[in-house]
Amino acid sequence: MTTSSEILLAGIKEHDPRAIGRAISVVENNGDGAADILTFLDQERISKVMVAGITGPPGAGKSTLTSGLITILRNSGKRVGIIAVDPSSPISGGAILGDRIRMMDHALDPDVVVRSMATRGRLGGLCASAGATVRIMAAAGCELILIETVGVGQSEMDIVQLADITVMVLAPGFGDDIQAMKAGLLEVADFLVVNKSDQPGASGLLMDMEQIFSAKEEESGIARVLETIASENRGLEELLQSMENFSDYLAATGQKEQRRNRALNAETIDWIIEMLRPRFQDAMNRSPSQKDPRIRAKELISKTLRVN
Ligand SMILES: Nc1nc2c(ncn2[C@@H]2O[C@H](COP(=O)(O)OP(=O)(O)O)[C@@H](O)[C@H]2O)c(=O)[nH]1
Ligand SMILES: [Mg+2]
Repeated sequence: MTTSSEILLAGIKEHDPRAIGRAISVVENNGDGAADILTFLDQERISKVMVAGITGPPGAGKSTLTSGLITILRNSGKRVGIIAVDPSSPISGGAILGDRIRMMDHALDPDVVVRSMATRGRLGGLCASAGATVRIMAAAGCELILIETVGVGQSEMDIVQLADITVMVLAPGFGDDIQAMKAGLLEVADFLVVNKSDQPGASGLLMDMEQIFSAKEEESGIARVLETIASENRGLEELLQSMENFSDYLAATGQKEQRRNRALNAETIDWIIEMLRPRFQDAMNRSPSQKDPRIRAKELISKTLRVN
């Protein structure tokens, strides 16, 4: 192992913010020592961490809620990691500025590690790079890692796969967004948070969500539909407590391990594709073809990898 990787690994272990930031960058850029860092991270800390994805439509209050959760966690002396997934779309670019300003509350706190990443153009896809970032933060002693995403796209599903638990933040007045998400909601979310409970329409939304989620609540005995007013820090303690209870429940029933294994498999597949890409790109460049891509892919695989 190189001396610089050793220094970074030691820094991670001691929760040195500069070492953490540097290590994440080295891994993201696939720089010298990336493999050493990834190989020798503290696996015990990684297995204990709780990774929560915070999703939902833009404007529902995810950043406000995330910031409020950080405050509670810091007051109880816990270290926190935050990954903000930047939207690639310029349309929602404004949301990011607001997020940055909100996160400034915690900018000077060395026990809050903040990292933002773009959804496009990542080595190995979003899931892969975010996965490594999560593990470095965990190895650095972050006990809870929150991943905030924007919108409901493919990156959102990637994050859902990566996280141990998923919190969907909704708010009254997002009728169309919520209607569009309903089908997918049950599949992906562990918690539905009706934020902006101070606004008209909140109680109706809460009733709808409770109806959708009634079966899930019975399964674990933990309330999974919660009301919050993130801007007033109301309901956040209860949400965090429920998340912790649910995480314990997942661990006790073996589901946390199952979810982790599934996530690691998905990430591995991303990397397999990423690592094979140049070979296939070469093969395609060498023999241009108008063939149907599905047929061509099968032929290229059998020729390049010698399998059927
Ligand atoms: N009335 C009300 N406004 C809120 C609440 N939570 C957040 N907001 C406001 O809603 C807007 C969007 O919040 P933000 O956290 O940026 O949403 P995000 O796009 O989901 O991250 C901001 O102006 C917040 O101050 C709430 O509980 N009640
Ligand atoms: Mg936000």
